[in-house]
Order: sequence, then C-alpha cells, then structure tokens
Amino acid sequence: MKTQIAIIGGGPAGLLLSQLLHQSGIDSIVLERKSKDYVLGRIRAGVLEAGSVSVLKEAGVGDRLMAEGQPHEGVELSWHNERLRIDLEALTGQVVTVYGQTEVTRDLYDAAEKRGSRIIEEAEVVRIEGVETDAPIVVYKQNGAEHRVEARFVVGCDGFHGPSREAIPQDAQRSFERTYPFGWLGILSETPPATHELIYATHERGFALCSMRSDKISRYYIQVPETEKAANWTPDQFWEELKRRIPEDVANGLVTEGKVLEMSVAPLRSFVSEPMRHGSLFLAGDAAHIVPPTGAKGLNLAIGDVHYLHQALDLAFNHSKNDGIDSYSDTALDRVWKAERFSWSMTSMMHDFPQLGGFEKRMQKAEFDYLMHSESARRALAENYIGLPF
Ligand code: RFL
Ligand code: PHB
Repeated sequence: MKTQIAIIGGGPAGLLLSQLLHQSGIDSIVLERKSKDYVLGRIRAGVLEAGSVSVLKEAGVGDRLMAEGQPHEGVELSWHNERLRIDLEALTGQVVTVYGQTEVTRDLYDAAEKRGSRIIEEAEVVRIEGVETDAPIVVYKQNGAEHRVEARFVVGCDGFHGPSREAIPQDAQRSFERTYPFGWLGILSETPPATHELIYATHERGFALCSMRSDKISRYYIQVPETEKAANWTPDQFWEELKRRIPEDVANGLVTEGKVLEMSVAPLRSFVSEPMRHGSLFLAGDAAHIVPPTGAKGLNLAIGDVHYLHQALDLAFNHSKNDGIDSYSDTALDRVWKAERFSWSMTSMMHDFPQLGGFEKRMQKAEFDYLMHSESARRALAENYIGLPF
C-alpha cells in the first residue's frame, strides 16, 4: 500500500490528523492496533480547552460538540471545607467545554467513515523502516500476516506504549520523566453530577476530583497508592472515601444510587521525549509526552500537536515550504513544557505525597492561600487551565 502520510494509532491524535490532512487534500492511512469498539470503550479525558474546541470545529467535527458539550465558566478548588471558585470566564474571557474524549473519538470515526478514508483496525505496527530516508515503510501485522505501507512521512500517534518513539535512535533522543507515588481510582456512574462545576479537592486522606460527562453521567476520582487495584474496591467503599475528601455540603448532596459504568486506576506520570521529529518520523500526543491528569491537559496537548503538524504538512505538500516541518518539534515542545509545568504544579499542590515533611506540607497550604487572596495568582491558574494559545 502507498500513501503520503502513514499514521500509527487511531486515538484522538491520529484520527484528527487524518481528518485535517484530508481537508488539505493530503492522503493518509491510519493503522490502529485495536478494534474501533475497543477504542471507543476507553474512558479518558473530559475537559476541552477553548483552542481544542476551535480546532475540532475547523476540522468539521464540531456539530455534536457544540450541541451536547457543556461550557464551564468556572472550576472549584477545595482544601478540606475551604472552597475557592476560579472564575475562568471573568479572569480570561474564555471557558472550557466538558465533552468526553470518547465522544470526540466517535465524532472523528464517523467523519472518517463518511469521507471513506482508510482506517485499518486491528493492525499492529511492529516496526518502521527507513526513518532517515525519504521513503519510510511501516510494517504491521494483521491476522498473523505482515503488511507494508510506503509513505513520504510517518506520524507516531501511538500513545505512550507505542513503537514509534523507539524507532528514533537512542543517541538522537532525550527523555525526561517524573513518576508519582500514587494513581487515580476513577468511577464513571449513571448519577447526576455533585455540582454544576468541577471540584479539585485536597484532603489529608488524599486528593479527589468531582467531574462529569453530562447531566446524567458523573466521573469521580480519588488518589490511591500507585500499586492499588480497582478490583480491591466496591462502589460503596469508593463513595464513602470520596465523601470524606470533598467539602461536607457537596458530600451530603452526593447521589450514589445509579449504575456504575466503569472503575479503573490510572497511574500519574510526567514525561517528555525530545525531539518530536527524526528524519521522516514525527511524534504527536501521548507518544511524545505524558502529563498527570490534574490539569486536564493530555488530550488538549495532543490536539495542539496535531494542529501544528497539520499546518506544517500543509505548507510542505501544498506550498513546497519546509519551514513548518523543520520547526515542528521546537514549536510543539515549547507549548508542551508549559503544560507540563502547569500539570506538575497542580499535582504537587493538591496531592498527599506520603514522603513529604512538615515544611513541604506548609508550602502546599501556602500555595492554596496565595490563590485564595490574589487575583493575579488565580488569573495565572485560569490562563493555564483554559489553555495557552497555539
Ligand atoms: P491514545 O489515546 O493513547 O491513542 C494511541 C493509539 O495508538 C494505538 N497503538 C497502536 N496502533 C497500531 N500499532 C501499534 N503498535 C500501536 N500501539 C498503540 C493505541 O491502541 C491507541 O488507540 O493517544 P493520543 O491519540 O495521543 O491521545 C492522548 C489522550 O488519549 C490522553 O492524553 C488523554 O486521555 C489524557 N487524559 C486527559 N487529557 C485531557 O486533556 N483532559 C482530561 O481531562 C484527561 N483526563 C486522561 C484523563 C487520561 C486518563 N487515563 C486513563 C490515562 C483521565 C484519565 C483517567
Ligand atoms: C475527567 O472528567 O475525566 C477529568 C476532568 C478533569 C481532569 C482530569 C479528568 O483534570
């Protein structure tokens, strides 16, 4: 098979890139290891930055997002029973939109089917050949047989565990990582959300987050030790622990009677691999970087990378200019590091780190107090939360 761009991974990054390239008249093939149903069954992000919404609209997949997505003008932080509302709209003039990653992915699959594009399911990429040449080849396995895709460029949108990053020689790559000694146990339930806005809650028993997908579906998380398994928890135990960590009046109004749709533990990690291009191979999204979920940045960063890469490839294929592809890695990394800083600082301020001494705990509290009393501090948080400009 031949194409202009071979895209590895049919998550949000890969599907969105293929959709944007199609609009620019550039041909692509998406190779996805799992089935479409499996990809749509994964429960992940829930919050879209204003810039992400614009990119999705420009890509022609904004209709359902505009009809069903919930604009959120603010977000809450709590410290035991102290509560602080960050008025995103007043501080920045912008809002975030609550619309699940599952829905974004579904919209992108629907658009791909409509345009009849090539998304090959259950196709596991096993290696990439010739990344330092102008004619790279992606080799994938399907039903036990090997197949090849010849392309001008390859884009690795294959997430943290995919093979693309490994195709960059060790001496041409540098990675930076921080792991955290805890994870988030999440529950998705058919219950009305605890409050209209998200609440990020700090408590001595550990962090908790109240989020949602719609008026009828809630998403909650609690901090657990990194080795914890979801199977060790019943929904009742989860609800009890959540109630202990969130403000009392919210806990008193929490609806817990409803079907539990999913429970799982996600690890927390900060990770960046530099550069995001080597020869004919580009990386985008989780393949190149991971943030802890505290700032709601992972999916949004993936959308940002794809936006830059689409512009760069459009310049190269339609205007014969290579400036965009040459600067892609630096441009994307500049924004990635700022989001890494924000996600790390929110994670550091709000979680219980078992090894922290008294001084560091006072620092966490001082950060919260500073936010309580300084509009400038709240504006800085709001500016990052709604998303730095592309
Ligand atoms: P994905 O979604 O991981 O997709 C990668 C795809 O590549 C496929 N793949 C392969 N395909 C072919 N051959 C191979 N050898 C392959 N190896 C892998 C995989 O099957 C998969 O389909 O990466 P992408 O597209 O870069 O998207 C990134 C986002 O998924 C991720 O950043 C977010 O979900 C992170 N995240 C959040 N981000 C936000 O912006 N806001 C949030 O509120 C938010 N909450 C979250 C999150 C992630 C979570 N988990 C579970 C990690 C909450 C959670 C719990
Ligand atoms: C979610 O709803 O899954 C969610 C929301 C905000 C975050 C992380 C996850 O910061």
